[in-house]
Amino acid sequence: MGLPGAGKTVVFNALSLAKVPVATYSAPSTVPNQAVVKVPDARLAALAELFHPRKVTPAEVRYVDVAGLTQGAGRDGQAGQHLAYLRNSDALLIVVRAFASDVVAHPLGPLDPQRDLEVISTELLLADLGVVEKRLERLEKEVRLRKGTDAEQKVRAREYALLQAMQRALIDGKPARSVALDPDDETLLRGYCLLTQKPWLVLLNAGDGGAGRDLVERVRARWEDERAQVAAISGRLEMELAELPPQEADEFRAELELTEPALEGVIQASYRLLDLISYFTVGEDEVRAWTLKRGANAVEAASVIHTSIARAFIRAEVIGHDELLACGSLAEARKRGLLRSEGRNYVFRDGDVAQFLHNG
Ligand SMILES: Nc1nc2c(ncn2[C@@H]2O[C@H](COP(=O)(O)OP(=O)(O)O)[C@@H](O)[C@H]2O)c(=O)[nH]1
Ligand SMILES: [Mg+2]
Repeated sequence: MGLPGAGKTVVFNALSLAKVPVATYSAPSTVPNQAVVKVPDARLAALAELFHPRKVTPAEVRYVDVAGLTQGAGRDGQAGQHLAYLRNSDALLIVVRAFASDVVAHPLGPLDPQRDLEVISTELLLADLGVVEKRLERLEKEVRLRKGTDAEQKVRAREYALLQAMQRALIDGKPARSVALDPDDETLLRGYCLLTQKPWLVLLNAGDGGAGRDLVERVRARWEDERAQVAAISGRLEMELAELPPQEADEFRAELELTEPALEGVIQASYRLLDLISYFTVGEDEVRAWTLKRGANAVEAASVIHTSIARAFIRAEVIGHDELLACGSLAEARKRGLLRSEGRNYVFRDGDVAQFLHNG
């Protein structure tokens, strides 16, 4: 997401190699472009080296290229559909224009990434405030009428207090995610899909020369928190490189002295922001990364593969990917006693390699 002309579609193309025509897509009613992108993972590549499987399957992130946000969208509800696309996402990737151009007009005048972010943030805060206040009004009525059982009234009182805390934060210009929540609270508020409760990846879309370090530092100082990150990318250049055959792209990169594979960094950062972890299954057929919510247990990990495995779960054999790589094979790991037998309640760690035993 981002303001019109920030380079959202360019960045989307670079990320997805989807080659969607640039600058043809602006009407808020248009269905957004979507692309599923494979997450580059050095651990997966190393495991594949070990097993030489027929198939290597990385984790995936889906990107949605939503039409440009206009100033006032958070207030007037005009962009309801537009915001709905954002509400249904797990995180926001906010593209901010940091390239100068005489050709491409900026909707707010001169180039100023910090101002753009203030505008975007304000719209999102206002949109959330609208949702929170509407819900508070209804809750107030229900509290007054003492609707429901004691237990229901208790939950309602809790929700009311939480939403008031959210309201105070939003009025203060702070994102909803600044209000600390325990897991029960999170469940209670999940349905509202607040935009400022989602993690943000702010992506400065710089010209071919890159964003200056100064700019990146200033934007970081203002916008980074535990669940908001700032990165910079030369969107158009990356898109053009992404369109080349890999080897040619590498040669260009070397020539331009682009040391960082910026796109990979952005994909990895977006995956990390979702608070997901990867675990791996290995074998001659397939080496594969599976995506789990951090904190998931062994049964939940099994159900990502298939619910029938979760239902018939007996135990999981688990080893850290680094331990397995050091051993060189599962047989050697077993011999050294490094293959652990874990029960239902084992909490999976990022980078675990697992095999499930089940009676199904
Ligand atoms: N000069 C320059 N133009 C760019 C750069 N990135 C994007 N553009 C141009 O900005 C215009 C808008 O880009 P687009 O991705 O369609 O923006 P969107 O409205 O945010 O989706 C297009 O004409 C792009 O070619 C850049 O790094 N440098
Ligand atoms: Mg676009």
